[in-house]
Formats: sequence, structure tokens, C-alpha cells
Amino acid sequence: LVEDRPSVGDEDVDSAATPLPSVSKSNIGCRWSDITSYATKKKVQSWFQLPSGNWELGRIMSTSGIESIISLPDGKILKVNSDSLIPANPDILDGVDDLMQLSFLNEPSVLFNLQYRYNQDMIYTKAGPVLVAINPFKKVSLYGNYYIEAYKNKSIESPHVYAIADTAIREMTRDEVNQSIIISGESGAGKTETAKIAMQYLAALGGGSGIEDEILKTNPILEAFGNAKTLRNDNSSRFGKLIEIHFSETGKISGAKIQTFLLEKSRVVQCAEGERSYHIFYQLCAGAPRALREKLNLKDVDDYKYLKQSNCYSIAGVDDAEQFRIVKEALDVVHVSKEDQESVFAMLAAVLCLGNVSFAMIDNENHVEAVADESLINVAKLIGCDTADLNLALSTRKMRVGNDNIVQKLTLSQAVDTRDALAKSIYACLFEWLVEQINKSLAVGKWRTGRSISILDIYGFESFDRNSFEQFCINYANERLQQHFNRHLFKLEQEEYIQDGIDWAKVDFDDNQDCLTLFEKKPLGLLSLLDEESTFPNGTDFTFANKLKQHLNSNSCFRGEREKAFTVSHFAGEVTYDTTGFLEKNRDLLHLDSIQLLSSCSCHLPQTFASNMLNQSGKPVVGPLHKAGGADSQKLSVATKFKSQLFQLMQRLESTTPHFIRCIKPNNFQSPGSYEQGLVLQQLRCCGVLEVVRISRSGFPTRMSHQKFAKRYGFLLLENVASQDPLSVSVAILHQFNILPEMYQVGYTKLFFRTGQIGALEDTRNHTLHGILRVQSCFRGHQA
Ligand code: AD9
Ligand code: MG
Repeated sequence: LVEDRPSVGDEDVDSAATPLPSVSKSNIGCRWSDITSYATKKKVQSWFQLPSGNWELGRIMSTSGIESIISLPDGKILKVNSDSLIPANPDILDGVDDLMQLSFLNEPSVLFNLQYRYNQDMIYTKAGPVLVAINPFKKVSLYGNYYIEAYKNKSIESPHVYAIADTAIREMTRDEVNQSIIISGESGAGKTETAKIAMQYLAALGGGSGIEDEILKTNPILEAFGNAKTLRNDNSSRFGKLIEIHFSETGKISGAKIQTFLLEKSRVVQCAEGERSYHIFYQLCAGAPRALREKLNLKDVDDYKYLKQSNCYSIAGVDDAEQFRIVKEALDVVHVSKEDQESVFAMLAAVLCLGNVSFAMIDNENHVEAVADESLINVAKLIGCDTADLNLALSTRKMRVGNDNIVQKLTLSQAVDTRDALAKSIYACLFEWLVEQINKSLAVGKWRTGRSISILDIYGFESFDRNSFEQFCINYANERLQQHFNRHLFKLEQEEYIQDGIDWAKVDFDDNQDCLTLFEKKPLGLLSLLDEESTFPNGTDFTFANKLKQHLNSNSCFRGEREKAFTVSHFAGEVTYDTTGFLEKNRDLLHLDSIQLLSSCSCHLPQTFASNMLNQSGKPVVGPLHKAGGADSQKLSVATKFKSQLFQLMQRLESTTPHFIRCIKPNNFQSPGSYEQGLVLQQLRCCGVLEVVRISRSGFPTRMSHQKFAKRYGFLLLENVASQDPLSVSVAILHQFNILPEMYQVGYTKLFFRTGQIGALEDTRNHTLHGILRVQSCFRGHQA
């Protein structure tokens, strides 16, 4: 596409067709001269959309109002509707590293610019304040010590995750405000890799105490236990993660804290053809040394039903045995003792083995009992309980009816559900326990007094052919994050201008408050209605779907569908949810019998899990028996717990200066070199990249209070201003450095600058400071 483009020198273009670039001098900075010369030469190229949906660069040969004749790079000449043509940027702007510099900011121009860079392995591009990262699906030589040094010294300035991390460190120190790096994007877009790259930079700059190595080692552990191969990503994170890295006053890393969100438990007992369960299961089976194998009575992966069902055991290019070694080493580094590690592996083996427990009919009322075979005996041994107790917990339920305690026998499907619920709970508790151990290990020093940078790697918006409870929660989280993004980039921006008396033409943006209200409104919102239906003993997915239709049909973001489905208009598009399994997943019941079994185990992990579960509601459960249904009715529903976690997260993020990274997946095949325009465009639209550029370009993104500005740059003034007020000092600085009037605005309390203006002042300040330091050290040397 690039090579085929007609050059600016071609003369046969009809000048009447040339639209002048709609730019003002101020919003493109130094490239103004390029644009005007472009305009006077009146060479015009336009984007034309092919039937495939892809955009092609054409040259306008002639135009007669509604119709234009264009020539395409392959020599084809077409007559097209003039309205369908979209202006292209001059060649000089090909591959600019900030989309803000484009003089025509339209979708094909943005797509082309990103593609132009991507083809040259320049996977990072700024979109105003946001970093866009396009997954290369191959090793690109952009990382490592050389680049870290270069970004630290500012000898390289092209957009990069390192540059974002560097800004975060600088702003944390300069403004004494906590920072956050918020990474979003679809599954497989590169969020987790990006988060690791950011951590690598922070560890390199803030390292020294050794804790940075521990922090980096949390990655292989959490990935082993929380990531799995899916059809979209061989290493898909099945949980959300916030890692808060703390720095001491001297800028050194002093500790860290990890918070995880909504691990996909169902994967432990059920996963789709071609996908895998959590990596750690395969790693354990492949990598456990002989003694451990024997102790745990481990089998091969294809001997376990939970792993066998999806018919996929390995990942191309991944050595599970080697990964197991890496995970064990990482566990050593974060101080999980060898004994605890062995207990962890025993829990994993127990989960796998539970899947092999089978049931046999014991009467003609469909009641069952677990088969007392090797699997059952092995599970009992691994968790440290009696085989008979395990059997009872899996095949019966204690209930209280009136004043009587009765024991109900379970049917096959009830017993299988009970078994799977136990396996899922053990795994989810194990994951939580591991995170807790890691946090204990990372919480060294008095880090609470210092500042922090948080990195959020959370699942992006999901829309599949069939969307269930998981997508419902994930997309709800994305609505919240999108609102945070909007608030920061749009709302706060505008409010701040208005408050400070700055002239500002409003820029429209898509507010997603209506959709959030649909989820959160009480008592008639999606979450409340879900919880309400979940507490009814007779509630089913069907009654839930009906209730939604009954109460929400008038909401513009909601549409009831046939059968048990409903559609939500999310900011990123419409998603139709199938309510099958919603109530059960939201209740997430582990029956009291199972919890009691765990608490009676002789091994310490099951005991810990049981006590955590009992305390989950904040109210310890007293007495062994509960009302009919047998479950701990105090327990919070999954959606409610998730919502409160999200609120806490948002609260934490609100108190930080955010830095946004939007990861983009250029194709659905995880393959290098392929860039599908439609797929990229859809993701750019989802995350509002174009709007961000538009608003940033027309605004004043850098701001500083009069006091701070005067204090920071006042010493650069040639005249003595010690007695003057901050505003006068600020104005004197602006004059002395010849900052053009269109490049700033003076507000009541703050100064507002266009992009790039403060950078020049900072450079002068740094040079001057270095000069002063040099003079001082010469002076001292002289005295000595
Ligand atoms: V998911 O929502 O957890 O399913 P992520 O996290 O967005 O997803 P991930 O970071 O796991 O995606 O990236 C997917 C794959 O893309 C990685 O396993 C790498 O093979 C590849 N990738 C991503 N970023 C880079 C990169 N900067 N350089 C090289 C990359 N490869
Ligand atoms: Mg991930």
C-alpha cells in the first residue's frame, strides 16, 4: 500500500478537488509549514473504501460535484460518489508517532498510520495522552537494558511502554501523587505482556534492594495458576490483576501488593474443545520429579477427566516441564516454603483426582454414592480426611427441616455438581491463598509511607457468539473502567477549564452512564434483579430473564430477547447474554457439608480454605446446620462481591494520576505481520481512541498552578522577581521564553498549555540546574 502510493510530485491531479487541511497552526505545531506547502501544491490523495471494507489510497483525477474519478494504486480507474471519499494526509505525515499530528484525523488515516508503523515494527504510537500498542506476535527488539537506559536518559523519545513507566515515576516524584498504568484491550491484545514490560522498567529504575526480583517472579506464578490456553490466546489470563508497586522517598522499590479479580473457576471442571485448563496442572504432570509423583500418586494428563475433556494437552513452543521448574524457583523467591509448595501440589493433585471420582446408583430413586476406588481414596489421602467422610460429603446433604436434622441422599447430577463445586472451590481458594502468601512476602519495609505506581491488567470487553455470566461481569467491569477513562480525559478536562475560566468549546463524547445505571440501579437494575432472583429458592434462569424483561424493557440500553436471553448496549457494542447458568454461577454455592469436610481435614490448606469460606460474609457461621437448602445463605453473591471489589478499585484509581495503554490485536490468528483493518478499527472505536485525540488536540493537556509554575521556573528569570506574586512571576516566565499566546491560557488558579510546551521549559530548567551543579562542584574542588 505504501509503495504503491502516487507521489506528491505527480501533476495530473485536478486542483478543484483539493480540500484544504482543516487544521490550525496551533494544533499541529512545527509541521505547519509542511502542511501549507502541501496545500499550495494542491496534491490530493483520498481514502476510498473497497467492497471488502478495507481502505485504499486513491488519487482524485477529476471531480464534478457529486461524482469523482479516482485512480487506485493497481491502475484501476473508478467513478465514485464524492461523498464517499475521505481526505488523506500528505506523505510527510506518514507514520507520525503521535496521532495528534495528523492533519486529517479520520478513521482510514489513523488505521494507515498505525499500519505504516506496525510494518516497521514500530508497535507503539501515541494517541494524545494514550499509548496505543499493537501486538507484534513476534519478538521485536525494543526491550532490554539498552532501551531502558535510553528511555531513562531520554535519548530515545519514540512512544513506548518504557516512556509511560518513566513518566509515571517522574510524575510520582514531582507531584507527590500516586500513579496508575491502566492497560486494556481484547483477549490476546497484549495486556499481560505490556504489564510485564512496564514492571521491568520500574524494577530496573527502582531496583537495588532485591525486592524487584521478587516482584518480577510473581508473574510466572500467577500465570501458571491463573492463565490458560484459550482459542484466542495461548496464555490467556483468566483473572484481573492490580499490582501496586511501592517506592520509598528515595525512589527505590520498597514492596508491592497484588489484588486479583474474579478468577474463572468454571475452567477447572469444564473447558471447551481445543482449550486447556490452568497451565499449572499440565506443568505439574509434566515436571514433577519422581518422588513427588509417587507421593501424590500423579498420573499422566490424559488420565484426568478434567483435563481430557477438551482434547488439548500441549501448547506449541511451550515446555510444561521446564515451566514447572521456573514456577518452583519463583515460589522459592517469594518465600513459599518447600513444605507449603508440596501442600500446594497436593491440592492440585486432589482437584484433578476429584474429577475422576465416579458415582454408583444405590437405590431405585436415583440416589448415588461415590465409588470407593483409587480416585476417592487418593483424594481423601491428599486432603487428609476419611474416605467415608468424603463419600458422605459428596453424596448426601444435611438439612434442617423445622426442628429436625435430616440427611438427604443426592441424585447423580446433584452429586456431580457437589463434586465439581468442591474442586472449583479448592482451586479458587488455593489461588487466593497463593496471592496472600506473595503479598506477605512483598510487604517488606515500611512501604506504606511512600508513593506507589499501580498497574492494572484486566480483561477487556468480550463479545462472543454465546455470552454468559463471565462476560456479563467482565463487560460490566469494562463499563466502569471506560467511565473512569472518560472522566479523566473528557469530563475532568472540561470541568477544569470551565472552573478556571478558560475559553473552551465542548467536545462531545460518548457517556456510558446510562449503561452503568442499567447495571447498578437499585432495586431495578441488572445486578439487583440478579441477586434477588438468586435468593429465591424457586428462582431459575428463566424466571430471571422474565423479570429483566418485565422491569427493564423501557431502558434504552436494554432489550429482551427470545427465550432466556437479553441484550445490553455497551459502549463497545451490543452484547446478547444467555442467562443459562447465571443464577447458579452467581450463587456459587459450596454446601456446608463440603466446607465442614475441609475444616475437618488434617492438612492445613483445606482447613485454611474452610475458615476463609466461613468468614467470607464477615459473619462466622455458627452451628453446623442451616435452613433448607443447606448452603451458607449469608454468603455474598459473586456479582455483589465483584461489584464491591470494582468500587474499591475505582476508588483507588481515582486517587492516582492515570496513564492509559490501549492494546490492539491486529489479527485473530496470533500471527506476526498480518494487520486486519476492520479488526483494528473496531478496537479503536471501542476504546474511543479517535475521540481522545480530538479532545487532546483541541485542548490544553498540561497544567500547573501559578504557585508551582513560579516556584519551578522562577529562578530562570533574568530579573529579580522575589517580591512579586506567583501570577506575575508566571507571566514574566512566559514572556521571557517567548511562549506563543496560542500555546497557553492563563486560568484563575492554573496555567494551561498545549502539548509539548512544558517540555521545552523543562529542558532549559534541567540544563540550567546541571550548569549550576557543575559550577558548584568546580567551586568546591577549587576550595579543596
Ligand atoms: V488475555 O485478555 O489475558 O487473553 P492479553 O493479556 O491481552 O490477553 P497477552 O499479553 O497474553 O494478551 O499477549 C498474547 C500473546 O501476544 C503473548 O503471549 C505474546 O506471544 C504476544 N505478545 C503480546 N505483546 C507482545 C510484545 N510486546 N512482544 C512480543 C507479544 N509478543
Ligand atoms: Mg492477559
